[in-house]
Amino acid sequence: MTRPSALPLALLLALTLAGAGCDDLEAELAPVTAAERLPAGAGTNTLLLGSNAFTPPLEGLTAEEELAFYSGNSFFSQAWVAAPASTDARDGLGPLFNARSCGACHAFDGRGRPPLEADEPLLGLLLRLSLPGAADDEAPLPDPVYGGQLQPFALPGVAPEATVRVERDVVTGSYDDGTPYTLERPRYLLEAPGYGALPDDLEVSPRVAPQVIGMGLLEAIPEAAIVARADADDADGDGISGRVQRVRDPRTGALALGRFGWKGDAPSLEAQSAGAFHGDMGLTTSLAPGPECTDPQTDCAASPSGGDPEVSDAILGRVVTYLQLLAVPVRTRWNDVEVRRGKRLFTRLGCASCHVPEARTADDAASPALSGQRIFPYTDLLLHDMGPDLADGRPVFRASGQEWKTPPLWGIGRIPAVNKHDRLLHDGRARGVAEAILWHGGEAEGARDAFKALSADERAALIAFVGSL
Ligand code: HEC
Ligand code: HEC
Ligand SMILES: [Ca+2]
Ligand SMILES: [Ca+2]
Repeated sequence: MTRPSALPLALLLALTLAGAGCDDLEAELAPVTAAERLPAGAGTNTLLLGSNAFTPPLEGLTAEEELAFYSGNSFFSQAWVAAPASTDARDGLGPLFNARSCGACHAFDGRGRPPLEADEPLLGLLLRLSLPGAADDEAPLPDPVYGGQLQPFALPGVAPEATVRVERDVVTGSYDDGTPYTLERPRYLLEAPGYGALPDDLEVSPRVAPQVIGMGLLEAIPEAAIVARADADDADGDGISGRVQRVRDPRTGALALGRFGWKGDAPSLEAQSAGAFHGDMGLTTSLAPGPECTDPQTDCAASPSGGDPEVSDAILGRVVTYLQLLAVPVRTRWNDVEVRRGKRLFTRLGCASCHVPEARTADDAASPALSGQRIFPYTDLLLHDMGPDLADGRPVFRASGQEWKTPPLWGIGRIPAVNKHDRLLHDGRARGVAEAILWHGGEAEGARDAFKALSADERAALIAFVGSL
């Protein structure tokens, strides 16, 4: 809690600097409640910050839950190896893969980034692939040769699918006050294809690995609360429509609300994890039992298997529990004057229409630490048209080639400390919060233009607020 004298002192200082009257200043500040300090509710991580801010479990777990968390942690972090191996519980990697462990992309449970040097291996970024022509509301059509994802690595004896080079075009612009800025628009060159030429109409969707904090809390937001926010035809006329994603759940075969992934591609942590084991690491599970090879990839199909499935339901379950119980770090600057100014602008500019600050989790979630919590994820978990500049042109179920799911903003300010970079957005093109906002278009065009019209001080306050989340 803030010491009683801290806020008045800070206010006094700000008053002196700004030369504003007391009423003017108060009017510029958003109201705050102490609850905002704890984005994950009672389980918020208040103990471990800095480079490990994303790694601890929710606070207040039972001893049994903690044990399951740390067991899941080991399967998330450990490197899987080629089959056959003496370590039977962790063989079966590949033969095609993007990485050897979950933690290789989600380093410190944090955010990946695109390669920045020409010779850097592709790790925290992956390319999803498909061909045009999927039926509306259905899964993307995989390429018959390269499948649904590009794997740039393979075990010895099997050809990797391609190498990827990222080139960047500079885009220039300026704020309304004349301050210039430059953005970088990435292009992806797929070179040395291992299985013949890539089709001209291949759809390529670049995605960086998001931080995996607070996943269980997002899973515990009742579906009805998310659906209630959807406004598909913009009935209230604010230019923001918000649509529900529905994707096929591999567990039930039915359509279910898509919550995870940049387009809400996965309905549950179980589906997301099974998909990652399969697509990212070449490991089969009961949900994705066949090898991650297409028919023409014969060397791949002939490679030794690490078991049937390679990842047991018990291990998959442990990884899911691990994700469910990962905490979200405490907000240390929630009550600063500048942050409160920024919070007010965040609402005024319309950011909060999509990055909805608050939610409440269901009362019957998997753990008491997940149940009935007042949380501050800053997302509506809905799809929004973000305009042509951010478009990947690759529809996924209900999401068009221009739509993305609002990403949660909690913890975003700690990515630089955890992952030593400040890259944001689905493909990591933005260098920091200001660039992320400047790329907003489509339904968020109004919010972006309002941001560009702010004074330098106001922009700094808004960025300080986002950085304080
Ligand atoms: C090659 C890098 C890579 C590896 C390895 C990887 N991931 Fe991911 N992860 C990603 C990317 C990229 C996304 C975003 C996917 C999308 O948009 O569809 C993601 C998304 C997720 C999400 C959803 C996050 C959110 O906010 O919606 C979870 C949970 C997750 N991964 C867990 C795992 C687990 C568990 C493993 C290991 C079994 C794993 N990941 C392995 C790159 C990776
Ligand atoms: C119409 C809905 C909408 C509005 C309004 C909106 N955003 Fe976003 N925001 C999104 C979506 C969707 C993305 C993901 C886009 C992508 O990755 O290509 C995003 C991404 C971001 C990111 C990067 C997040 C990450 O994890 O990489 C930040 C930061 C952000 N928004 C801040 C803001 C701020 C500040 C405002 C107000 C000026 C704002 N947004 C207004 C929908 C919105
Ligand atoms: Ca395998
Ligand atoms: Ca592939």
